[in-house]
Amino acid sequence: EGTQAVPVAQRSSWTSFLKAIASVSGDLSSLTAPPFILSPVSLTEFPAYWCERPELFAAIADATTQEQRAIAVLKWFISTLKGQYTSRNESMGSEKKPLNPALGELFYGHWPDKNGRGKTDLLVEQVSHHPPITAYVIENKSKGLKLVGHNAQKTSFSGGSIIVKQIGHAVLTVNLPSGPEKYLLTLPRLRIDGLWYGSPYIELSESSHIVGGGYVGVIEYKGKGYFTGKSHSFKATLTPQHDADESEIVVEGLWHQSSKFVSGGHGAFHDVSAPKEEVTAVGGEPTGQMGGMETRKLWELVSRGIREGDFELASREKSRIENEMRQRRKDEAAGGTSWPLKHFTPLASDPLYEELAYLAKIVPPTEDTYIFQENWPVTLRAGP
Ligand code: CLR
Repeated sequence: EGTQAVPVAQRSSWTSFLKAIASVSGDLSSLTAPPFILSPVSLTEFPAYWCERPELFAAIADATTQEQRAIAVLKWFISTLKGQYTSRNESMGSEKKPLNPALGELFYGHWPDKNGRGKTDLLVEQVSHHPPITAYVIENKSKGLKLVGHNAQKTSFSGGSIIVKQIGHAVLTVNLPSGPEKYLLTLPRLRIDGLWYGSPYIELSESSHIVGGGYVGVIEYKGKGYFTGKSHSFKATLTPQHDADESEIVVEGLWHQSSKFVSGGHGAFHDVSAPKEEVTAVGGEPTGQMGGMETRKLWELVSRGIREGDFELASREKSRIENEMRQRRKDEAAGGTSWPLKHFTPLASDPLYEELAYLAKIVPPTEDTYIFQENWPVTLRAGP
């Protein structure tokens, strides 16, 4: 009769959770959810989705013309969407509620060098707890590629679904012999459906942008029944900014499967049937160990509890961490200090965002940013 995905013993707590979602708007992260919907993974691990196909990221640097580069950036971007938005359904049966990171939580990792693609490093820091904001850097030094971004979410409830507006953006820098080329990436809107049945899943909507390197790119997202009548449809259009001789590039398809060129190219565009590569987590301490604020150390027992169905352990450990953090904030307030971020400095506006957002008429015209402090990976031990 509907809620079959919800364990019988958790049905009333699931309905209370849904009611709470419907009445709390803005930030769902602190709502208590029933055990069956908890994920053992912290949101600080999510930026790794940007690079689960490291060779596609590296390929951006190997492109030889602006047009080829714009296509390589789009191909990499589209290929990340399946992991970003459907992987919890594949690994855990439905979308789940991730662990809400602590202020200053850190996650380090890398994808090893293979077939000449170079090593790619990942660094993530939770730069705000209330509201939750996650900042990250993904860098392939040998290819001269660096992605720096941050993201936050504003949620609302509408027609039985959660609407998630993503706040934040990322800047991809490609170091060319002629100087750095920069691309601004914005993020799609999410709708979380299937809540009533206890099996949430994400559909993307509206649009996101990739602006830079002489192109303005718009990616439009549609669910069932628009361009192709299928879930997870998209249409991307890259419009050349200056050169009237260059043609528009249009791609259409399903972001979780494959897509093809409609114009500006021929045949297949992207295909995510090839296996992805999860990031290898590494310790960020000078000793190579994980420090107490590193995600997999901090949440170790909570994650184990959730994975092994020991929810008593999970909730006891979660409370312990939360109390510790609350105490830390109280001590800071009493001492007139604040938590020092390790890798980022907040800035109320981003001139590059403003310049590129203006080109594509992106709303809002300005956004906060987190400047990455270049003291990394000096503090990291070299991985394999
Ligand atoms: C985080 C940034 C990533 C893409 C991404 C994917 C899934 C999103 C997540 C972001 C933010 C938190 C999120 C999650 C899906 C569900 C979860 C919106 C945008 C919310 C907080 C949990 C809702 C609870 C129901 C699933 C019951 O690049």
